[in-house]
Amino acid sequence: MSYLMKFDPEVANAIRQETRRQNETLEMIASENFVSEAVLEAQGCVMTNKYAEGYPGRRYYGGCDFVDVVESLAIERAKKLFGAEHANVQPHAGVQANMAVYFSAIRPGDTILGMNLAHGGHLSHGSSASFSGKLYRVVFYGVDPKTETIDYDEVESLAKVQRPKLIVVGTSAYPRTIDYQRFRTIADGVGALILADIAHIGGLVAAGLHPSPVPLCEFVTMTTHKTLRGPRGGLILCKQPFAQALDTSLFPGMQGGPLMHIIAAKAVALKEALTDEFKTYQDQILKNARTLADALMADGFRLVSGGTDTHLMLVDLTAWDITGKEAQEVLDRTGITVNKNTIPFDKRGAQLTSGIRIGTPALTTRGMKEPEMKKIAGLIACVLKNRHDERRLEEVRREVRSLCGQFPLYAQRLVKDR
Ligand code: DSN
Repeated sequence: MSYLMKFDPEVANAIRQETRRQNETLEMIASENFVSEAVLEAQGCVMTNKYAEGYPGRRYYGGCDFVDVVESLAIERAKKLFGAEHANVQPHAGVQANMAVYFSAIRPGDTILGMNLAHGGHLSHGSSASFSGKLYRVVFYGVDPKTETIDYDEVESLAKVQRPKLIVVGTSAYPRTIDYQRFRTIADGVGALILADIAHIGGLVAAGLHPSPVPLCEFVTMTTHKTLRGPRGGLILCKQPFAQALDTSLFPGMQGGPLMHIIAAKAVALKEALTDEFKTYQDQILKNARTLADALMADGFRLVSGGTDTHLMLVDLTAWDITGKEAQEVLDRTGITVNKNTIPFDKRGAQLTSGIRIGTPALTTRGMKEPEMKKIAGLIACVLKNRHDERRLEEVRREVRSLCGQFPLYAQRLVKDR
């Protein structure tokens, strides 16, 4: 960072401190991860300078030969990785990916059937706080109160009565496997299209460790920075008959110049995701999540739906006399980073919440395995049990630092910037 340090030490120092924070804390936010040095290098490259409205071979600017190379590579790699007919790698984020699908597939006022945000869905699946809830008529499905898993019978009866044009299948806080075949049968029964948003589970699907919606759904969207472990951004896959309308709805419909440096980094991450090492990594994410879930339950925590099939779990804190907000804050003080999260049928609002969401993708990238997960479950329990005991909290803080020290992250950057 020598240029930055010279010109703008305030920004350089904040970046240095953030590098240190990432290195010295346990990152357990289920939607976060650590990209490789190769991805970081591509993101910081000169392709940020290039305007390239349009698509490879069909641009509105000269000088696009080399950005065409990276975008074509990203498209081909995405298609290969997911077995898709068409890929668009330009969405700036997951919400834009979903927006491009809505704008190409349905009209304002049409009915969407999406998963309730309070049961683990996502804002862009029809929440009234999002454009998706303002432009479309939205009906929500949720989880069964007993099993806390998606109530497919409810989805079916809602679909029959409400006749949605589009069924949105996707979650941001749901720990269980999704039955895409059941959704396909329901959609076919009412002539609806399906958008599967696999933002959270993209890496697991790519590795064949979660059933793939790609053969079954017209549209599949994802972010590239969660389990997929790429740069921040979005990605859309679709069936060929929808490809042209989809591309046009993204550009010129709703985005301008694509972020070519990010697309270069997406290409690199997709190449990484095609390797055997990536499959092993995804498998370890799942092993770690199961171990952590079992250890937390052994420590007396209740997990929503009784466990996890994926990279994340939702811890119900109702019996612990602590809100999700308080738990997030006290864990943060000891260097364990999680997020407060509502649980299904939560009596507290989204600001306080009765739960926390915990995920294993980032710690697995650092190389942590089952023994570390067991240890971390114990640390989480210790913090929540002793939240008013500053001495115990300081002990945990020291243990967290020592654990992080055994799994260094971006070590070269820390040495260079010292
Ligand atoms: N913010 C993302 C998450 O944490 O799951 C969803 O967009």
